Amino acid sequence: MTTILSIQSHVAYGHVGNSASVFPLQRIGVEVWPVPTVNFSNHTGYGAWRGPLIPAADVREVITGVGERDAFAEIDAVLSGYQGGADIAEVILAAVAEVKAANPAAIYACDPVMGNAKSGCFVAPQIPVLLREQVVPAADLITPNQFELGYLTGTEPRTLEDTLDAVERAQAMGPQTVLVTSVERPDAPADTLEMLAVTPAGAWIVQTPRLPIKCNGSGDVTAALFTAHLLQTSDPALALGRTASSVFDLIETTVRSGRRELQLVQSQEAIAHPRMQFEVTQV
Ligand code: PXL
Repeated sequence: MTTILSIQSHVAYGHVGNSASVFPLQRIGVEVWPVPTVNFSNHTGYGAWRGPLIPAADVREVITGVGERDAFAEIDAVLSGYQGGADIAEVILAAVAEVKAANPAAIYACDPVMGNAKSGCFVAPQIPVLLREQVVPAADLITPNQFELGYLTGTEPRTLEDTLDAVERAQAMGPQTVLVTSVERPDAPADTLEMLAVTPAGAWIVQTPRLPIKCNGSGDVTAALFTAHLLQTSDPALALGRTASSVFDLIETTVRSGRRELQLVQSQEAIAHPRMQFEVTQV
């Protein structure tokens, strides 16, 4: 069974980080071992929250304990997302090295969370530098949005050609598989968004209608589902189609609910059995 060690935020109320990723992964048949990096009441998008950042040494302890169960060899991927503090990166990189030592086929899937085109950078100032210089080079798979891809590669991709060029630069930094989310280009139809998956085997794109909200946690679900579908199928086009299908239906269900938090439980059928309503094309 596909097994993922997922080092991410935990929130009690709502869905970001592991609180957004664990259930969708389980619903598609993945064994998930969540390691919390924060234990917050709710996501930071509310402007107020309570609860601690987990000290890096404590995160490390939890991972060490998992290793002491002789469990690292079972892990197919280490997945990380938003990093609250700079010291977590070191712990994640150490975990990746240990897991790969136990299972050389394991991958590190990194969502290099920094911000987006609309809000700009919303993480601590040292995080983007750390991601670019140390974390992304150690990753096998990254899932930046177009804005984050630009920062990582020192470019400002606008057209599809620019974006593919920036992906090539990202691949030269280390990761061989790149999923670019929230791709916006001037020549795409209005009110659409695209997702682009690039691997050494090729590049594929999928276009979806743009929905009127940006939900905290939707990027976390996207990164988790794409990583898992790719591990399960080894087919980037299929993984992209499934991910786009499920994430679109999840956000649409959330819009219809009138609620702010991702409606994950309500969308579980669309996650378990993606409708595959969007065409994936090779570029
Ligand atoms: O979705 C990324 C994320 C992760 N962790 C925490 C967050 C957010 C986004 O709001 O607040 C704590």
